Amino acid sequence: MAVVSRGFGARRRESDPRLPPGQYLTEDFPVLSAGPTPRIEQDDWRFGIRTEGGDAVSWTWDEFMALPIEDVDTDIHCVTRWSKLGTSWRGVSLDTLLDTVETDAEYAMAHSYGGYTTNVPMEDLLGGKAWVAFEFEGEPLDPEHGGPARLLVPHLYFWKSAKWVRGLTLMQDDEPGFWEQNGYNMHGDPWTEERYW
Ligand SMILES: Nc1nc2c(c(=O)[nH]1)N[C@H]1C(S)=C(S)[C@@H](COP(=O)(O)O)O[C@H]1N2
Ligand SMILES: [Mo]
Repeated sequence: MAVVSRGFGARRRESDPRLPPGQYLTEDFPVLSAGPTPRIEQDDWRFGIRTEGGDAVSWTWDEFMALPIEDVDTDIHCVTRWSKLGTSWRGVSLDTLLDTVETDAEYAMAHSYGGYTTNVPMEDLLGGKAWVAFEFEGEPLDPEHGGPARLLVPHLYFWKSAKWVRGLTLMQDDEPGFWEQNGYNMHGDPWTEERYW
């Protein structure tokens, strides 16, 4: 019976050690956007970093593509409880990008085309844990999923992975971004269920 096999399936999937507490698996890739999808041409896209001291660096699309590009295979976890295992991305490591500036900042605010913001501690951006990604499953990133490029911080809940990312502002003190002002956690670790305030 359908009800019985769904039950077995759910139990088997929920025991997957890659699944954080309170999450369920999904095969599709839901779109979650707080507003309309901004349409940014690659030629118009820029990615910039501004330090707490006021220094600024930025890349055009072509300059960005000349940086070392990494393949990333990772699981992603949305605070609305879906998780997707074994997704593959290509992007530039935040280690590469942040290496170009001098900073003692402890936090970063990610800014997106369209106005979305989200705050992330620097230690969650460094050490091979975060990328600016522009390909998903071997294809250019769909606009709905943040194309031309989005932040990818897969070890935190997916709202930290700002779509249509345009830059980072580095900060000494933590400040809430869009969802963080609306009740989401300042950090967002899925393994300890840092979902809300
Ligand atoms: N710019 C922007 N980035 C965003 C969002 C958004 O509304 N705007 N939503 C966040 C949330 S809550 C989630 S779960 C993921 C969803 O990404 P997806 O639509 O590619 O699944 O994007 C995050 N990044
Ligand atoms: Mo989300």
